[in-house]
Amino acid sequence: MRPDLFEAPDYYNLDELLSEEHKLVRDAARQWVKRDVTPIIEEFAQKAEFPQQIIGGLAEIGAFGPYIPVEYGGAGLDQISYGLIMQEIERGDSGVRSTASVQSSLVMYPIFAYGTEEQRMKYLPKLATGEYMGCFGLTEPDHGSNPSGMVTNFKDKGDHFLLNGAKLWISNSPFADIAVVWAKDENGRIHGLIVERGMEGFSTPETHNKWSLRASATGELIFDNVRVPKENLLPGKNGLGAPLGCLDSARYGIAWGAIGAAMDCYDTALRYAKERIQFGKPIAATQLQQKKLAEMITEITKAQLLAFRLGQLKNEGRATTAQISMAKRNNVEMAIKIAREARQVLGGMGITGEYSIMRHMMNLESVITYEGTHDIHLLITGADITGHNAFK
Ligand code: TGC
Ligand code: FAD
Repeated sequence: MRPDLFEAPDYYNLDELLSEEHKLVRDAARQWVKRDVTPIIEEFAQKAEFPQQIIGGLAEIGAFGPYIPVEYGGAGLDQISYGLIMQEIERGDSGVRSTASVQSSLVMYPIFAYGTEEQRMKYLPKLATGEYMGCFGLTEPDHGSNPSGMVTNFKDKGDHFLLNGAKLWISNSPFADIAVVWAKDENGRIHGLIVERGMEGFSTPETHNKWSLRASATGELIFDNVRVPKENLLPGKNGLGAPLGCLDSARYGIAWGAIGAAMDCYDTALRYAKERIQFGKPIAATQLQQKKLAEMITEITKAQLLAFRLGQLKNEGRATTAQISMAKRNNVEMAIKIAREARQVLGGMGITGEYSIMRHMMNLESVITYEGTHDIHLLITGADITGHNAFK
């Protein structure tokens, strides 16, 4: 892969809206990605492996629990800082951002929000440093968009719970030390349980042959009569709203993250278009390539404004699920369209691993599917504005 010459676009001077802390956090993440992620990520994507050596760096830039209070090992930052960190990481690779999203919003957040004080103290500091890595098990082979139909279940056996079932498409599962697993009790009510690697009957086979998110490890969670101690139940919230509450936080991070992937594609395409000479002039001097590039920067700017305003609402505790859905849906679609256009600007070179664009484009196929598909987010907006639920 070529040297990382990335320069972040800021067409509407959005930096002026950021605090000094936002800029410090963002710049630290940006420098770390340039130093430790982009030089190695293409190789890891090609060999379909998560680069374990970056876990310490992710922890250092505050990517594990950015908004979790410092007394639990988190960075104690606001939601805009959290978003900016996700943006910078996904500028490097969506799979790396996935690992950070899962650890922060899908593992640390439910333990922080729904766990006991003992659970918080036991797990959060180790998750914040990366000593423990976590995963989140909601999706099942037959229940993806409709998790309420899940069949994974646990029975009360007096001094422990007995857990049975299977989860599919679980980011980080092959190497996770713990899993936050969503399962039904004997009354069909959904609860969160912390399952630890090493518990008998618990296995995490890896899913191979992905053409997308190749630098992220994805796998299954299989529970075959797993004895889970009762103190591993998250008592603070139950019902489908408990896992969906975690998704709000992760989807918010993705709305920012997708901007990073789009910025990288735009920046690469702009530089290439200025340098590539065809018919005696830079292709950047042609109207067709200018149309592509002008539309890219317009869409990136709109997405940045959407994410920033959502961050303000989130800081005030006012961001609704439907507002988050709109931003996740819009920004990921924006990024995938930019990746496709940017790839064309590079002609044949666009399909090689010399440049990041094709990797971003393929990664974004997962991003547009997980955390609620593009269709599901449209239906969430539709239900919100019409009052009619069109899911069922
Ligand atoms: P519905 O009837 O709408 O709601 C059931 C209950 O949940 C409450 N609720 C929420 N609570 C908190 N936060 C939210 N965002 C909530 N949304 C709904 C709701 O009020 C209700 O509560 P109650 O007390 O009345 O029971 O549920 P539904 O079955 O109709 O489903 C709605 C739907 C389709 C929107 C939902 O199931 C959905 O979002 N489906 C998409 C599934 C999904 O996003 N899966 C993601 C899996 S995790 C993942 O992909 C990680 S990728 C990791 C990475 O980044 O690498
Ligand atoms: P389905 O739900 O079967 O959907 C198939 C198609 O039908 C989609 O186009 C969908 O939009 C459409 N559809 C579904 N319902 C409706 C409807 N009512 N109306 C109209 N169209 C509809 N899950 C986790 O729990 N934890 C993870 O860490 C995790 N990581 C993931 C990592 C990767 C790389 C991927 C690809 C997925 C991951 N997922 C994870 C799972 C992800 O959340 C699901 O793939 C997603 O929610 C969609 O579920 P599904 O794949 O079963 O598709």
